[in-house]
Amino acid sequence: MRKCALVVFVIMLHCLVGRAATVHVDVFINRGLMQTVSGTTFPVLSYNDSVLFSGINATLQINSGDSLSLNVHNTDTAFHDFAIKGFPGLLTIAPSDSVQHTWYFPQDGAFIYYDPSDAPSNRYMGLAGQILVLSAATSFNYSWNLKEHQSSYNNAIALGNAVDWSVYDPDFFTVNGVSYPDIQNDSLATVDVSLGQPYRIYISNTGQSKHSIHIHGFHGTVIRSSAGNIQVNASKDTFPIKSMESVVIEITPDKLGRYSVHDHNLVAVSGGGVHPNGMFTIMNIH
Ligand SMILES: [Cu+2]
Repeated sequence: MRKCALVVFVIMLHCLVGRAATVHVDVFINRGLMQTVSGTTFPVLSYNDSVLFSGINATLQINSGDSLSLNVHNTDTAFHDFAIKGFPGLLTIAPSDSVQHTWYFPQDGAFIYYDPSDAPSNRYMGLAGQILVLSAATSFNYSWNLKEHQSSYNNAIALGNAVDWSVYDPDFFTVNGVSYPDIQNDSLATVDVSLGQPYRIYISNTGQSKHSIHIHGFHGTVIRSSAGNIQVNASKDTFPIKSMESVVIEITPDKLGRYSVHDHNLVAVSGGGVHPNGMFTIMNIH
C-alpha cells in the first residue's frame, strides 16, 4: 500500500516536473531614434528581439512554473547591466558581448526587466521591458508598458550630460513604445474580446512619473500588485502606478461597446502638445 502511494507520488512529481519548461529568449540592447507625432526624433535605448532597432521593448511571455533563459546581447558601445526587479541575479554585459542567465518564475504576474546601471538614466532612456508570467486562469492577456519622455533630457543624456530630475516635465507618453492612435495597431495592447470573456491586463510603469490609468465602463479585480497603494482583490477603475511598479488586473466585460482607457493626468493624453495622443486607447467588447 505504502509502495503504491510512493509510485503515485513519483508519477505526480514527474508530471509536474515534465510540465515545467525552460523558455530560451534572445534580447538585444539597441540604440536608435524614437519618432514623435510632431515629426521630431530623440535618442532612446531599447530591448529588441534582433539587432534591428525598434523603440518598442520586447514583451516576454512565459507560463507560471516555467524558467526563462535569457541571452542578453549588447550592441551598444557602453557597458550595460541587466536585472529583473524582485529577483536575484545581476548581469554586466560589455559592448559587443552577450551574457546568459536563467530565472525561475513560480508565480504568475507582471515583472520588469531593466538596466539598473547609471540609475535612472539607462532605464529612463528606454531599457525596461515587461515579462508576462501567465496564469492558466485566462487565455486573453494584454500588456501595457508605460513610459514618458522629455525629449530634451534624452538628447542631454545621450551626449553624456547631467539632467535635473527635480524639474522633469515630460512631453511624450507611450504604451508599449507607441502613442495614440498607433497603440490601436498593437494587438498586445488593444483589448478586443467577446462579451463575458475574462481577460487580464499586465501593466508596468517603467517611466519616471506616476501614471494613473483610468478604465471607462468597467472595474478590474486586482490579481497581482507590487504597488503599495493597490491591494490584491480590490475592485477598481483607476490604478495609480508609481515608477517601477506593476499590477495585473482581470476584467469580465458585462456589456458591449467601445470604452476609452487613459492616464487620468491629462497631460499624458497629449504628445508634443498634440491632443488626443499619448496614453490613450480603446477597449472593444463585441
Ligand atoms: Cu477617464
